[in-house]
Amino acid sequence: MIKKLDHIGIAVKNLQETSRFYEEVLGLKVVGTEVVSDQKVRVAFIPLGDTRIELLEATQPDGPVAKFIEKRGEGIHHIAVAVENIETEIEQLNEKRIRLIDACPRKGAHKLRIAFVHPKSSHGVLLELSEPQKI
Ligand code: CMX
Repeated sequence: MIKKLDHIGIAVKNLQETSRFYEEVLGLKVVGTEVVSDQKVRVAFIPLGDTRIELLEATQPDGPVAKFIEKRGEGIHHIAVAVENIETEIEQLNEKRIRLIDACPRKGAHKLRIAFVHPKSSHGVLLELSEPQKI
């Protein structure tokens, strides 16, 4: 079950410079950054109501965000939806023959377990399923 929009991921060339835009121009607050080595990104979090914006800066030239920027430039990279149970969601999408990038959940930023749906299967949008880690 999809519960809500968890975050919107935006690919940026420079996290510091972009953070200034969100803080100084839009008056939002960047509350923290985190390196997700699995995904080759550095992420900055910007809470916005019940959801948040995540700014994504590549940490390695062969990572997904670096490749995205090289091909398309900066911009919206993915949207993430919070799900109740990520394994169930993956199973159901598999049954519906939806192309998944991740067969099993991986470790994402913000203590999330994540899995991506391929944009070719979701009408051009890279879709992230996310479930908070159970502690
Ligand atoms: N949104 C929409 N479409 C996208 C896309 C994106 N973010 N990234 C790639 N595509 C499109 C490409 O434009 C291409 O379309 P065409 O064939 O029509 O040109 C197609 O998808 C395949 O793209 P590609 O360049 O051949 O493939 P890539 O090697 O760039 O891989 C993808 C694309 C989505 C499979 C890869 O980026 C991936 O595995 N992503 C999941 C992981 C990820 O994005 N991590 C970063 C965020 C991590 C986090 O939030 O913590």
